[in-house]
Amino acid sequence: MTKWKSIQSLLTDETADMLVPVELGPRNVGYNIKADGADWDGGQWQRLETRFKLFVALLESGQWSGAAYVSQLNIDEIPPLKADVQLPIPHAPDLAAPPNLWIGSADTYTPIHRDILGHNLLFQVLGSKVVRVFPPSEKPFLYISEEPWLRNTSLIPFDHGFDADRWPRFREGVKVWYEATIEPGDAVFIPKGWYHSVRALEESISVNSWFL
Ligand SMILES: O=C(O)CCC(=O)C(=O)O
Repeated sequence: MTKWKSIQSLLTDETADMLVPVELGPRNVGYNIKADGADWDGGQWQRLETRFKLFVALLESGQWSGAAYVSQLNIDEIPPLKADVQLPIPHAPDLAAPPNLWIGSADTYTPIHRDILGHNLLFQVLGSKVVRVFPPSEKPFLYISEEPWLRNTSLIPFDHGFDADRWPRFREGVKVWYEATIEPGDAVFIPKGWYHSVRALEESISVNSWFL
């Protein structure tokens, strides 16, 4: 992974024409934007499949004013990059699933949610991200959705919910959370069942892996 000095550096003859799912949406707003029922003129998230080289070209062109994200892409779907990812790490327990790639512009925001697959290690390869982690005890204050399409995910679509009047239980109720800015070479451990949100401060590459 130390070879990955930029998003451009992932582009090779082998990866250029691979189809990848790309999410396009407003900056610093989660894919759960519609769920809060508010009128929002910043656009909504859309998902399309495109060649990896076109995704890289879009980021480089600066033509897209929103955020763009290849998120949670199973590394098995992009075999040329798999050899660069040295997992499992020595002495770690078994992986619950193959590692995932997260490749995005600045200002992607993954809203508060919890994973179901196990403990999580999120490795930062390029750029920096702000990760907030909340223990399961804080669930009553996180506005977790009951809707099947948003299961395990908060209805709060922004990172600054602490200030927002519309989420009083969040602002007043949450007592325990941890926050870190992760940079290349850092990893954050997210215990199974703990809620977390992730905001990219810059163009970013991360790899995550769930452990049993
Ligand atoms: O990096 C991100 O945007 C989200 C990562 C995440 O939610 C995870 O690893 O479970």
